[in-house]
Amino acid sequence: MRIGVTCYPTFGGSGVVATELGLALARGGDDIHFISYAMPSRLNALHERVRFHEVIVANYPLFDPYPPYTLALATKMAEVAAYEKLDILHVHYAIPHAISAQLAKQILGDQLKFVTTLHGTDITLVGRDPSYLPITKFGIEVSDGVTAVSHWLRDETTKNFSTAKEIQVIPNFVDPQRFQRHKSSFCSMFTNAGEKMLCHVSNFRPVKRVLDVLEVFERVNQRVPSRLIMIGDGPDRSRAESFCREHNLRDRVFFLGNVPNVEEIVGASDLFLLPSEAESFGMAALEALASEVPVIGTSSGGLPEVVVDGETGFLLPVGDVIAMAERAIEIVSDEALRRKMGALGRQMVIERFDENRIVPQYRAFYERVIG
Ligand code: GMT
Repeated sequence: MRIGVTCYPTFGGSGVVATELGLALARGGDDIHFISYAMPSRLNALHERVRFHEVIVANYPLFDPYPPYTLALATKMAEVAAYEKLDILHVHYAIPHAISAQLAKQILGDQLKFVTTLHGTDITLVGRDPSYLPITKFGIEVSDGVTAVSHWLRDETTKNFSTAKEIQVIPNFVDPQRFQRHKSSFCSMFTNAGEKMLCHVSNFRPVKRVLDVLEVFERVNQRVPSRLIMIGDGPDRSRAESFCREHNLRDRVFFLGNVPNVEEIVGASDLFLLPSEAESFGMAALEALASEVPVIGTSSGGLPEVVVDGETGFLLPVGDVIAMAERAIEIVSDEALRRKMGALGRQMVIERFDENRIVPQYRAFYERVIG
């Protein structure tokens, strides 16, 4: 199959899922054409069946300050679809990608089919904003097929957009060979003997509640000497760093930024913290579970579809940092419990979210859409 893929190329869950899916399909024999304004950050492995097409937004004084990316993307999609004879286009994150795909389809005389995958904030934040709601709903309804990464996100979409559009749930996936327990040197780099290593990975947006991560850690560290590794970057990083300065945690909390070898650090951790307001899925939690690392998260959004409360981690109400810290202490002070939860987490990931189980679901979905 010849498949066009559009996603946001920067660090972020939807771009990661789009890239890993494209690479997995290419390994299976499909031709993949990524179409975006920059090379997806996870596209670090060259493959003979993968091509990248850069969208260049020509500027013109009248366009200032808003060059029309959506239109340039639609033009590039139509061009690639025609000349590479695409069978289907798959766009990740509804806005503006579904709209560009619809325009490309119209440019080509309705011959191109496109699938839209809803990832989270395209529905829960951006899509609900009154300035984007009607166009998001339109993008969903004109798509030839729509998938959502969790049942929760599917239900939120149906409810918030009052749409009867059929939405197939295809969960996110992970490669368990890449994410597994690591006996890495990272532990000894950041912790002293006997200390525990906690970890958080995100884009540091308000929805991630990174200050809750620090408040939980502070309480854990008072009882069990620990260190915290913060991976990623984003708007709330400065606030988080000043919290650490004010609370004398600078030698206990390490902000690493966007590192490429996430799996080595996550896989060497004792506990993963994800106290988000609402995750549609929680890709970072999935990667932790695959690495035999229990997760402390929130009982909101789609996270309960990923973390089994009491078995592979604990899920607490949003903002309840005291309860989160108590559960975290329970895990890091009981190595047998940590190992048991970790092993169960990995087993569950392999049974339900292994790349080899999920990627064929997307392929079958494309075939159904192409009809
Ligand atoms: O909003 C973000 O944090 C980024 C966003 C994205 O689209 O890059 O992440 C969403 O998609 C991920 C991949 O499907 C999910 O694992 C995340 O849970 C989801 N984020 C939220 O719902 C907040």
